[in-house]
Amino acid sequence: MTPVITAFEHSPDQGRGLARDMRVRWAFEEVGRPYDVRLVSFEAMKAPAHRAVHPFGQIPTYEDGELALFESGAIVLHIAEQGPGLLPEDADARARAINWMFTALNTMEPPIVEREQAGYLERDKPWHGERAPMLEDRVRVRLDELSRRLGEAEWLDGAFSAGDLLMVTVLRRLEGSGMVENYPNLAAYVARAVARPAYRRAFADQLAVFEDAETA
Ligand code: GTB
Repeated sequence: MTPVITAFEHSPDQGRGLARDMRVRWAFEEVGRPYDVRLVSFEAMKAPAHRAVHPFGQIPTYEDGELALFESGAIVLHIAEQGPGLLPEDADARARAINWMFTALNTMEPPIVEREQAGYLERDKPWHGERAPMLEDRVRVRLDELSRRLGEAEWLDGAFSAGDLLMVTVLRRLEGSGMVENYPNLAAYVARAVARPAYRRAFADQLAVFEDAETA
């Protein structure tokens, strides 16, 4: 059976691959597993049929037979467990790769998303001018720490893993801010990851959704 994921029918990122279906598409491509995509409108996302799978009315979801998942990190982990390429065989190395998956989602992503959301949800608030630099500093602290840890290594812990995949999708949310570019090793790390054929295929597929919607 081919698993089915959901993605935005009209992604607000305009095909830049910043929505969280991108990490799931990329994981499928890395392990060489086919998948189908069901596109959902904002309205459909909040309807009971979608909420039966995703209690929070969001994308992405994953359905494969009886199994339904609705959290991108859990979906990537599930895909990674099903084929070679995203999790090492060695038990300790595997645990460390999963550790990096949580780091991407629990340590790096929250301050990055908080800064981004403040930029479009709070810009008109009288306190935005004071809060924005504080949010930016929180991201910078995390980038400093990550940059120091990565050093000149190619990937976070040995071979490319699901930890790198999630970390790169999280760092990409800073695109356009210039913040990652302040760290040449992090910028090179992201560039290495997005040059991977699996990433290119996933990116092209989500871009095609945007382009098709534009020409429809
Ligand atoms: N914790 C969940 C997960 O990791 O799967 C969070 C899922 C989530 O935030 N989904 C977003 C969503 O469905 C899409 S990815 N939002 C609609 C809603 O909540 O009503 C977040 C996202 C959206 C848009 C951009 N963008 O335009 O750049 C980037 C990221």
